[in-house]
Parts: sequence; C-alpha cells; structure tokens
Amino acid sequence: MQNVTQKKTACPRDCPDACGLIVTIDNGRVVRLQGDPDHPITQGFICGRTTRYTERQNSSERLTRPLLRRSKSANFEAISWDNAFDVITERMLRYRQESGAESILQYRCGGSLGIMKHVGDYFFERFGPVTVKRGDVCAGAGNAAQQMDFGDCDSSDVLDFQNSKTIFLWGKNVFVSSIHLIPELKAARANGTNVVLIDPIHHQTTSIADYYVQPRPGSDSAIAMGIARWLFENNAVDTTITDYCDNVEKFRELTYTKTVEDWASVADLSAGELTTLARMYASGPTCSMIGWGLQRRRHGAATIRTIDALAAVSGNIGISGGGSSFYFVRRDAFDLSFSDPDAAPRTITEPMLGSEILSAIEPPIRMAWIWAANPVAMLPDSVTVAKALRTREFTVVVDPFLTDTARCADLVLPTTTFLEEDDLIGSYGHHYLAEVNPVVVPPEGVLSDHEIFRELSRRMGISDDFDLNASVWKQRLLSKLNGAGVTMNDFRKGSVRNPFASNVLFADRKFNTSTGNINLIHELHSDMTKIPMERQLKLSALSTGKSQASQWPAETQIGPAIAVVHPLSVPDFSDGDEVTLTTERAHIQVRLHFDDRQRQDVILMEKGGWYSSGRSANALIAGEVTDDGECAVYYDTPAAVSQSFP
Ligand SMILES: Nc1nc2c(c(=O)[nH]1)N[C@H]1C(S)=C(S)[C@@H](COP(=O)(O)OP(=O)(O)OC[C@H]3O[C@@H](n4cnc5c(=O)[nH]c(N)nc54)[C@H](O)[C@@H]3O)O[C@H]1N2
Ligand SMILES: Nc1nc2c(c(=O)[nH]1)N[C@H]1C(S)=C(S)[C@@H](COP(=O)(O)OP(=O)(O)OC[C@H]3O[C@@H](n4cnc5c(=O)[nH]c(N)nc54)[C@H](O)[C@@H]3O)O[C@H]1N2
Ligand SMILES: [Mo]
Repeated sequence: MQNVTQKKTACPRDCPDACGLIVTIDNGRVVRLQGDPDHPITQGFICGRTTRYTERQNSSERLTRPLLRRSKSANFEAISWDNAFDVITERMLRYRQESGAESILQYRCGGSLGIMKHVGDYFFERFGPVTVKRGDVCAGAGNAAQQMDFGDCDSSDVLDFQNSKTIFLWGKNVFVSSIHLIPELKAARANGTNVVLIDPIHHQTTSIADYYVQPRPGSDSAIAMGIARWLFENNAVDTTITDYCDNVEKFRELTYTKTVEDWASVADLSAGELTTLARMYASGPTCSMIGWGLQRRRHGAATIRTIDALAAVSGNIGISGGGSSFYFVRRDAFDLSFSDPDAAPRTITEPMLGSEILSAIEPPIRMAWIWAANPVAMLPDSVTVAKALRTREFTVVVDPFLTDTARCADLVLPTTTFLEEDDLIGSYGHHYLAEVNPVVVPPEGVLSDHEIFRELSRRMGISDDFDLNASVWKQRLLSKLNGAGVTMNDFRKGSVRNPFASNVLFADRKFNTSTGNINLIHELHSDMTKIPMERQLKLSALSTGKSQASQWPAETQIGPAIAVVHPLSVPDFSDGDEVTLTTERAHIQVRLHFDDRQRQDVILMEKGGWYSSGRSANALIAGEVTDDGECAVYYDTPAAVSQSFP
C-alpha cells in the first residue's frame, strides 16, 4: 500500500468544466481519477470520459518513439529523438531560407486548453512568424456575435443564475458538455426557478427542463424575434433601453415584420408554444445560457445576436439573474503579452484548412506542424484535409496516439498526456483557474510539447526566450494575476477565482462597442425568416458522453457508425439496417438506429468518428464558414439514406 499516492491536478481537455482532479497513483501508474471535492464547480464528481481516462493513459497504443516515413510510399520507422530533431531543424531552416517562414503552417486545436500551449505558438512566431489558422470551428460565430453586440464575449458568474426566475437553455446538452451545471440547475429549480430547453434534438437535458420545445434546426432567431415581438406588444420591454442600446427602433421594426404566430411557424412551433416561451421569458430575471451547437450553422452569428438583442430589450443585461451567456473568457487572466496574435504573415481559414493549404501559393505551404489537434477527423471535409497533409513536403504531427492525422504525417512525435503536463488553465464555462500538474512521469521516449520546442529553439538559435522550464514560464504567465494579489501559492492550495471576472457582467451598462452601447441586430438574412420549401434530412454529428471528440478507444471504431433517425424519415428501412449515407461530398456506411423522439429533418451521428475506419461524419461535410467569425458550418449538410452499395 505504501506506493499508493494521491495527487491533485486539473483537467485541460476541451470542455467548459475545467475540473479539479484527484489522481491515485500506484507504483507510478495512474489507477484512478476522481473529482476534487474542494473545487467549487467540480464538487467531487467528474464525467465518464475522464473517469475512464486511465485506459487512455495506460494504453498499449500510446506512441513512445518518433516515427519517420522516409518517402511518401514508405512505412513509418522508429527513429531517435536526436535524429528527429536533426531532420526537423534542417527542414525548417531550409524552407524558411528558400521560401520564407510563411511556407510553414502550424495548427493546433482543442487537444489541451493549457495556457502553456501559447508558448508553443510563440516559438513559431519567433522562428517565423509562420502561417497560422484564422477563425474558430468551435465558437467563432458566437464570439464574433457578442463582440459585435457588447464589445466583449464573457459571462456573469455561473452561480449567479441561482438568482434567475427563468433559465433559457438555448441548445445545450448539459448531460454531455457541462455536467457540473446539472446540480446547479437542479438547485435553482428546487428554489422555484423554471428551466426552459430549446433544442431541435431530443436528449437527456429534457429530463431537467420544466418546459421543452423542439424547433426546426437553425430557427432560434425566429424564436427570439417572436418572443421580442410579444414583449413589445405587451409592454414588457425595459423602458430605459434607449439609454444603453443602439438601433432599438430598427430592431423593433424587424420583430414586427411577422406576427408572433408567423415567427412560430418559421421555427415550426405553435403560436401557443411561442407565447408560453414569451410569458416565461417575461416572468422575471431571465438568463439565456446559449449552447455552442446553434452557432455552428450558416447564420450562427446572427442567431446569437438575436438572442443577445432579446436579452437586452427585456432588460436582462447587467442584472443579477439575467445575462446572455455564451462563453467565459478563459485566457484573459494570464499574461500572454509576450506574443503578438497578429504577427502571422498569412492565415488559413480553419474550416477550410484542407482546400486552403492546397491552394496556397507564393509561397506554397511546404511544411505543416499539427499539434493538439486531429483535423482529419474533426475539421470539415476530412478527405481534402487528409490529402493536403499527405501532399506537403514535410508534415509533422505531435500526438500521444497514431490518429487519423498522424497517419498522414512524414514524422510523428510522441507526446505527453495531460497527466504528465505542467500547465495552467482557465475555463470557458466558469470563472475558476487552476494549475495542471504532472502527476506521473511520461513513458520513456515521450516528450512534452514544451520540451520539443525548447530543444528546437536551442538548435535554431532562439533559445534566449525558450530555454526555460515550464515552471519559469508559468511564473511569467501569472504576472498579471500577481498584480491582483494572486500567486502560485494560491494555485498550489487549490483553484483560484479569476479576480478580474465580475459577478454580474455589464452591471454598469457600459459596453466596449464604438458607441459604448449595445449594438442591437436589425437585419436578418432572408433564409432566417422563411419556412424552408422542402423537408430535408440534415446531418448533425454531436458531442457524446463516451468520448472527447475523436479520442475514442480503438475498439469502438470497428464496423459502421450509428446514425439515429426518426423511423418516418426513412420509411423504406428498418431499425438496425446497414445503409449508405450520402451527401454532396461523399458517402459512408452507417447502421440506422430509430428514435421516434427526434424530428424528421435530422440524422444524428456521434462526433469524432475515425476517418481511417470509415466512420467520420466530417468526410460528408463541406468546408464552409458561418456568416461571421469563421466558425464551421457543421450541422447544415443535407443527407440522404439509400440501400447499401453491394
Ligand atoms: N463528452 C464530451 N464533452 C465535450 C465534448 C466532447 O466531444 N465530448 N466536446 C467539448 C467541446 S469541443 C465543446 S466546444 C463543448 C461544447 O460542446 P457542444 O457539444 O457543442 O455543446 P452544447 O452547447 O451542448 O451544444 C450542442 C447542442 O446544440 C444543439 N443544437 C444543434 N443545433 C441547434 C440549433 O439549431 N438550435 C438549438 N437551439 N440547438 C441546437 C444540439 O442538439 C446539442 O444539444 O463541450 C465539450 N465537452
Ligand atoms: N462533425 C463535427 N465536427 C466537429 C464538431 C462537431 O460538433 N461536429 N465539434 C468541433 C469542435 S467544437 C471542436 S473544439 C473540434 C475539436 O477538434 P480537435 O481538438 O482536433 O479534437 P480531438 O479529437 O480532441 O483532437 C485533439 C488531439 O490532441 C491530442 N492531444 C491531447 N493533448 C495533447 C497535448 O498536450 N499535445 C499534443 N501535441 N497533442 C495532444 C489528442 O490525443 C487528440 O488526438 O472539433 C470540431 N469538429
Ligand atoms: Mo469545441
């Protein structure tokens, strides 16, 4: 027993909850992950995918040697780190000299939200600057929308919604993506707060909603406009709104372009349902908790703007229990001033990564460095992303596992998991910051991203900034917090409430916009105001409790992926049939699973299926950007089901 210890750390995986963890280690091996009871949000429990992280941590599939492909047709062969660093250094210096540093692309996504990853970005900035991504497939549209409306994209304290009379969950599956909201929502309900869920997909969050509507996908703006019109008609708008909102009259006119009943029809709701929503909205402080799903649609930014505008005209911005909450600023407490986010000489739009790599000229992208990301599985148009990465002169992928993306590389570098990392995190679902500690040593042959950049910086003559270990960098990252009286010692004692975050956002009703007022949306694209001519099945591949994005155990990726549909959507087929799912882009084999609680215009898959197993929904989706913010349009692809090809 004396070799069993427990250590504290925090989870930097891409998730709003950013949990505090207690890890049990037996003889240097991680045997258990539990929630930290002292973390105010984690409250001692964690999700299934992180409880099961021991399997990933101790997996025999983990990479422990750099793997090099000597020619495009060759197989990978294991090489030493020294050899790998030599090859990388020679290539990077040569491409920079021959074609300029913009011929190198670095790309990372949500493998880890650790703040130390910005030091890696800075390595490429110092070396180059090189080409980087632009836009954000995760939250780009919503962020852009709130920047336009409020000049900031942040939230009141998550616990403030205990002061709400009504909580509107606009497309949010808290049982998958924010499980620590569940006890808070239950507590609020026990206190008399009503929880409303608006979601075209039927899921477990219906079980804790007092009122649920299942509108047409992508129609939330019509709901917001209908509620707003009802509020104007019933004198339920804030009488002081012109003091702090611009475009009030134009917004009001926009809501009056349709009756409440007609707005309801656009959303495929009854007038009664929309009126019930409006009455609940008007019943007291109402907090809009906006999920991330609804902005990953063609008009995603405008959709969030209508929800913001509704919150504004009803007087819910800047009050306790109100708010229009989409995101929590997770990085701002840390000092990232060493790097210049606009330094890159060229940017590639994230949702179009594959096609833009292929079409880049003067100079072409000769080399790609992909880390903390699996873009072949996770970005739209997997086929083109894979082709683009396979055809570069030199593609490096850094990952603990041989992912779909790593399979396209010339050189794969094995890296640490978060249980071996030294880092800091913020959260995009609450205001607590935490330290990520290496609770075990990595397997022999595995280096962290930071150690990789550190060694490269030595070889490339830019070690002045980089030849510092992670703890020195962490001290640097804390300098802003130090100014507010928060030190590393506070992190060592437990999580830290971001001292810069307010309990009630915009309490002074001053906004960071050009006029200092809220900028109400006052125009909508015609697609957002009409009833679609035909009913089409649209493909949505959504987060699942079983996995973090594409980080599935290999044994789950065998056989056809499951596609969930309403039986009447596919009358010629039976539950369990293996069929072909076709979109304009591609087709894959799937097994149908019937669910009569779903709408007849959606077909659902689990997010993150592997391309190499023929299970990637993203192979079926085209690269396209949202109206603003360059988010990916993930859930608007028409799809058809047909007999399996023989
Ligand atoms: N277990 C697990 N947890 C995860 C992840 C994971 O892969 N697995 N992913 C993480 C990531 S990357 C993120 S960004 C976060 C958030 O990850 P998301 O999965 O984006 O979280 P949600 O905010 O629940 O948004 C999804 C919800 O949006 C709904 N939705 C889709 N379209 C519409 C629409 O048109 N209108 C409305 N009203 N609703 C719509 C879907 O039905 C679903 O309930 O979660 C993280 N947490
Ligand atoms: N169809 C569809 N596609 C989607 C979505 C959807 O809802 N539907 N959701 C989108 C969203 S919201 C997001 S955020 C993206 C997520 O897209 P990604 O972030 O690309 O998703 P992951 O599959 O988690 O890939 C992260 C990889 O990083 C590796 N990794 C983990 N830690 C580290 C580390 O410290 N260093 C390095 N070098 N690697 C590490 C992991 O092993 C994993 O292979 O996917 C998007 N794709
Ligand atoms: Mo995300």
